[in-house]
Amino acid sequence: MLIMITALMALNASAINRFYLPDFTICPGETMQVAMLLDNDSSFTAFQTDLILPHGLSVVQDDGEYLFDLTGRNPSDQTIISKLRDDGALRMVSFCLSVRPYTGKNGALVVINLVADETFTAPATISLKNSFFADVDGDEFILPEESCSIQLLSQQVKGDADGDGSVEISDVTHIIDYLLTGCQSSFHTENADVNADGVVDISDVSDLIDFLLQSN
Ligand SMILES: [Ca+2]
Ligand SMILES: [Ca+2]
Repeated sequence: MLIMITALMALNASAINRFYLPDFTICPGETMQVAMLLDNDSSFTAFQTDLILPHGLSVVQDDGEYLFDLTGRNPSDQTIISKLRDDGALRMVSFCLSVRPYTGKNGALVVINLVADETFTAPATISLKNSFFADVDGDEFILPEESCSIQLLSQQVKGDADGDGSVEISDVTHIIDYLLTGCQSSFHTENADVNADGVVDISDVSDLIDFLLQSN
């Protein structure tokens, strides 16, 4: 019994709930995808958070609506809505009508489509504040404030899907992971479109491998 209690205490001590963005690079003028990552010990089904972006960086809009993509961790009837507040924060609210939990215990929950205009300078940060999550029992959890670091990429490079400044085999796996899961923690879509046909698919992987075979 003592062993069981000790094990349960250890489990509770290691419990973690985090909602955050990864550090990433971006090039002025570039549009890219960055995932909001959730590490959750609890069975969450809904959240509210405030996204605070630096000058020159914004979320892509379509018909006045901010573009967020829900990942496969979300139930099919999950909804996300957002609004730019007077204080400059972009408040996001997401909920599920059937009150089902997110699947898995870590990884991308929401993908943001970000664009950096020519006025963007780095280093910069994105902050996530006022993050409240609700579990399937209706209990509310306050998650810690988070921020990520953004560095400037001097130029876009075809094939550099992970945006580390060089083209290598890790970019191949980055694109394959993206094709399999629909998202990556940070993904340079235009770089990943190696053959520049407007879509990222398996032909870009083939072209990237051809490039690696021929490069020095
Ligand atoms: Ca790379
Ligand atoms: Ca392509």
